[in-house]
Amino acid sequence: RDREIVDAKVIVTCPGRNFVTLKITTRSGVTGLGDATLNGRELAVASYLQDHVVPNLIGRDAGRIEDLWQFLHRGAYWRRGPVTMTAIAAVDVALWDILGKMAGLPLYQLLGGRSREGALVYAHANGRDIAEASDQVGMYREQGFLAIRAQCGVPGVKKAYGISTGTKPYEPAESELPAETIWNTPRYLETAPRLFEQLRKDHGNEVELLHDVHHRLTPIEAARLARDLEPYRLFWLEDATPAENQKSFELIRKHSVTALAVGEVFNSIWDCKHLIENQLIDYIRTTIVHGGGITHVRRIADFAALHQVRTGFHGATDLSPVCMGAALHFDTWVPNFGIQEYMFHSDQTNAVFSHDYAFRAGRLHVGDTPGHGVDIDEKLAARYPYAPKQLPIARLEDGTMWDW
Ligand code: GCO
Ligand code: MG
Repeated sequence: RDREIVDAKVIVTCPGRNFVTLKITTRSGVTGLGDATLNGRELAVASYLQDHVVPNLIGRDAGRIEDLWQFLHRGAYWRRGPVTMTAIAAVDVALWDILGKMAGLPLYQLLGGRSREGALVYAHANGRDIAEASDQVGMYREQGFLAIRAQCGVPGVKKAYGISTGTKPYEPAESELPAETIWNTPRYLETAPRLFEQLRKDHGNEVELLHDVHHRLTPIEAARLARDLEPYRLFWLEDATPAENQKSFELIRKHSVTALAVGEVFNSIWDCKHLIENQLIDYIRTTIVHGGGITHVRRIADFAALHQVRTGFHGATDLSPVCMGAALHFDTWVPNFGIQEYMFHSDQTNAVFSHDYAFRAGRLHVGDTPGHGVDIDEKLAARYPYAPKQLPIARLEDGTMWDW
């Protein structure tokens, strides 16, 4: 009876950017937090939770994590999809957080304990041109990063993905209605290999380098890029082509041994099943918040382990510190860990979401606070009302709608 859920509250706040958080409270007063942020579609998840999930939670046993997951997934009849799975993830993570607090144990301990001292993370370097991107790689190396993602501007491309404007960190969701960007595949295919050629010249072979194509190439173009990048030994090439047609990855594999990562927009094990069991990828990016929580992502990770695919969780700033905290506990435990993406949250965000994870020497380390170790200052959160913002769109020069 102590574990009975007596309250579940959806908190929408915008400390620099929008976040949706679910806070569950038990009869004995233990609270748990789950991230429910879906960038550019935040209120859809808030409503799914508020209008359809919360009424089902009240009165239930917070300790029945698996059963509640099945209830919300199978029981809803309508399965999968980013909105549904993000909402379920929020409930799931909040319940794991509660379990940890009740047991007095950090989350990684509940999962099976530590498999490593810290989680290798990668930072985001970018620049308007190759030289600027290389300078940023140097800057992150000085900060201790062992792995760095690099993106640079492409001649003729307006507002290239991943490139910050001015001195601000990169933030794609910048306007109430989507910004229009222009994409040019030939220019990009020329530029990307030159970027990594320069980075290896400037920084040597020791640093791990990563790159995100962000779904913009056709399968045969992706195969060409993966082949052209081979000499620079990337840690991974991400989202080389849209992954709905999973067979297209066979084409990339046929032409190259560049390691491939996919899955930040996936939300279910069914989205990655073919890619994993056919060993068409090396890293799976689906993380806790968009993949139905710890309960479901654990299933994906175990399945991936059978096929020597490792985790490489999405960790952009649009995933809140609550997701990052939960993901880091998972990273600390999961046997087939690869890497964790890490863009810093702003001071404003960190003031609302205090947390006990910390960066040291290229890795993020979780603390030993019971649960996932991330909290919310609700009073402060209330000072930042929701500010509608959407992700950009991309078109080709002739106006054709493309993948952003
Ligand atoms: C990444 C991602 C992000 C996404 C963003 C969308 O690899 O970090 O591609 O930059 O674009 O999370 O909301
Ligand atoms: Mg990405």
